[in-house]
Amino acid sequence: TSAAHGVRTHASSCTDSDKPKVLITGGLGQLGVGLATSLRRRFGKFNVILSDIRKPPNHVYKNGPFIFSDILDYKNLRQIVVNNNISWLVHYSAVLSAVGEHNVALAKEVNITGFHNILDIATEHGLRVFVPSTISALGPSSPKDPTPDLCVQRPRTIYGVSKVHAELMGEYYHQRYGLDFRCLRYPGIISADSQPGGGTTDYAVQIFHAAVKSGQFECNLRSDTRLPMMYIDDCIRATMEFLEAPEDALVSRTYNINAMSFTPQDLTREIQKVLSDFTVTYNVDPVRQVIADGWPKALEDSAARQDWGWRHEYNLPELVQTMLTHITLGNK
Ligand code: AKB
Repeated sequence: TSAAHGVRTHASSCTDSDKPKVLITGGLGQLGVGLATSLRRRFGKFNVILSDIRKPPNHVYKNGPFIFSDILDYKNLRQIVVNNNISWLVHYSAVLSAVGEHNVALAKEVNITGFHNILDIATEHGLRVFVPSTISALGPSSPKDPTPDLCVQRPRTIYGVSKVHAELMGEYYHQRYGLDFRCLRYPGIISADSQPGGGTTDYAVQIFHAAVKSGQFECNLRSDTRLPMMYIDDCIRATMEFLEAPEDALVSRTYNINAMSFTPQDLTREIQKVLSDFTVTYNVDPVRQVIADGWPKALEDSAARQDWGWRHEYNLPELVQTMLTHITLGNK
């Protein structure tokens, strides 16, 4: 078994010819490097290619292949898939919720046009394609506590609209062309050594760094805003296990996954159990607050648990202990 991000791997080891060649787009976001590390432990360093349009820090080059790939450039993407014999594509490029509201044109381009390129390339080359959806694919008229897999989806952000589009297009391509499309609805993801960029749940990452560094934090969501959240190790393990699930186990192509739910106030109290002098003030960002108010409070994930064995390991106390330990050690 592999220790990377707590990933449990199947007892039977893959032979070389079984091993997928994986391309990860948007590899320098919050999740790419962590997923690449886990996939490389399982399938080998050179079978996982991380890509983005920016130059990464040196350690990223040292850990395995990194290349330039622009999902808006169809030819570039196709060339990468062909030249590297790619069989699985993990599509992490996206403009997140808060940034998307400030730049709708960019979000539309990256999240919708870019995704069309991914779908076409994946269909053309018979790839397994994983695309995360999130709590953003739900909206104010969706049932909220908990939100089932199948329900009304009328999100009010361009990011959310693009995620519903991705869920529907992926499922359509699966049923129409047999594309091996796989999609998980992620909660807000919390990680110690990678930063989210421009989301609504970002406060739940930033608060830990502030608690360790300065002992105070200004929160941009109201203190009672309850949202579904997940520690990165659970998210990466879910993604690995779902990617490896046999096709006949998948009753559906889009699944909710859930771990814990908390408000900024709950999180503050839990951090104060370790850092008793920690203080939080509130300066609400109206754009983020409206977005958060329309999102689920919890996701109903019994189908994921039943069909392919999903279970989370981190609840709020373990999350807080682990985050504070990682950040404190990382700062030394
Ligand atoms: C965001 O806040 O935009 C993301 C998400 C929940 O999809 N973290």
